[in-house]
Amino acid sequence: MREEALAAIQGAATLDALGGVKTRYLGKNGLVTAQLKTLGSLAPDERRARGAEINALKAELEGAVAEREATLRQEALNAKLASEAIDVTLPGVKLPSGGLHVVTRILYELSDIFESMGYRVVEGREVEDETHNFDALNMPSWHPARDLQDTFWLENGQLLRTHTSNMQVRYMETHEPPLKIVVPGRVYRYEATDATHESMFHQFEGLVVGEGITMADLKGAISEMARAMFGRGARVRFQPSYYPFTEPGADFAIWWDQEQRWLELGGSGMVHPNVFRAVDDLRAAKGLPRVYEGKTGFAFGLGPNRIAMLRYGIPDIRYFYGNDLRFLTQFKGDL
Ligand code: FA5
Repeated sequence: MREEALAAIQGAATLDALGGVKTRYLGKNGLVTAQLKTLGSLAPDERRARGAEINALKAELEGAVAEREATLRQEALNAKLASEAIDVTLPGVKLPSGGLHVVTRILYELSDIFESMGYRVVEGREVEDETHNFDALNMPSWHPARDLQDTFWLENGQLLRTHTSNMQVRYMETHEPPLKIVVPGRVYRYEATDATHESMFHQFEGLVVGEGITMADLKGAISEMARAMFGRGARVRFQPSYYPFTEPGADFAIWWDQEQRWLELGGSGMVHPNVFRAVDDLRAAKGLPRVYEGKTGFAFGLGPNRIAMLRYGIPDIRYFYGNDLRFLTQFKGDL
């Protein structure tokens, strides 16, 4: 039995198998234990000799099992270490990462340009009331110009702002001149979409108010922006236009050298005196002093989506918010 048991212990290939062998020989009903149970029927002398013999066998087998168990545990550990070893020479796995949206990049770029000219960047609400989006901008409800910007109305009588010009009113209502601000933000219009029109798009507004501000300051600011954005050779063109909140008003375009054509970018003009008056009224209602009457200023609003479309040759404005990764990842760049 001894040889057979030792061979079984050595031959156990796993800890499970070894456990089985151990039970078979040394367990409560095992073969060695059964031998011990036979001792009672022997004469005392014989019993002592036989008992010592069986106990020695038991101890030997227990030792062999413990040794085999240690070996098997070591082997299992070695296998585990080998399988978990890290090969630092393998090529890494590239993790997908996000990036800034192409329109966000343009807004950052524009903001940087104007900040370097001393402008403050402010953002404002997209849910607005009629007073700030229209009335105070010289667009009373009967004014036909209100139809120029079709509006998304909310159930509570408020609206989604149709332009960032609402922030002209909001900022002046709580700040005194002189001031220089730009406002990047989203605007909404209830209109059919096509390749150049979206119902949600971005605008970048500018407002400068002080003493003796003129149209020349407006042209200077837009020209500086154009040069910073499109290179030293960029040229700007102004054409008379109508906005209820400016007098005079002008649309401006930038010469797109690469494409050899003018790019209509946005509207601008000198702030209409009625706007200053309306702002002073709003201030007075808040108990604030009337400080805008007699001041001068200019404002502009341009479309960053158009800058991106022309700069990158994007043929359709609806790509911006189509959430197609094939489009978006082209402009990922570094964060
Ligand atoms: C305005 O919204 C005026 N608030 C701009 C302004 C500000 C004028 C301050 C004077 C003083 P307009 O509706 O033209 O103006 O829009 C300005 C620019 O927004 C356009 O030149 C165009 O680039 C962009 N834009 C207008 N409608 C859409 C549209 N549906 N989709 C994408 N871009 C648009």
